[in-house]
Amino acid sequence: MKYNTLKFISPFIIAGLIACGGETKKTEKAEEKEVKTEETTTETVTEEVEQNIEKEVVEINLAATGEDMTAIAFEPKSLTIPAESRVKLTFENKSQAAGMFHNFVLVKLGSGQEIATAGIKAGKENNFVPKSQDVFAYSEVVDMGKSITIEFDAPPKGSYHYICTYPGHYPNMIGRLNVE
Ligand SMILES: [Cu+2]
Repeated sequence: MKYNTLKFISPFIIAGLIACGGETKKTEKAEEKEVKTEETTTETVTEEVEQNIEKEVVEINLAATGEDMTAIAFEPKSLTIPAESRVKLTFENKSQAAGMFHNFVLVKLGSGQEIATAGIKAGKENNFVPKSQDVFAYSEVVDMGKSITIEFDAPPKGSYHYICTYPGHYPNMIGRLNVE
């Protein structure tokens, strides 16, 4: 009965229970059977917690810099985020030159050229982002001096490229995102 009600308790209390698991086990060591039941229940609860509680939110800042087509770049050129996290990315276009628009497109490693080319066909109305399984997240095109915040779930563990698909900005504008 006590254990059946666990799943209805707030995730914070469950997290606390799990954190204190070691101690709880010690106090109930005398009753072997009881401890076994508890371990099984704890595992079940842990699974439920992973599915139900909100993901860890990771805030990242990324900028686009440069005033001409040879100087444009992402800053930083690589980012690392934890697996299973929710990413809150603030992307700032620090370029000032007229017409120096940028976007952020997270793509499968090595697919930058293909996506950038398809992005030009997708056009301005689609923020130069093509519909593709190789696109994991993207921002709209950001004006000079402006910033935008987007949220997305971290893709599975591995390495990805982020690129700007504004016409002509690839391959100068490329960076690498690692999910660990
Ligand atoms: Cu750009």
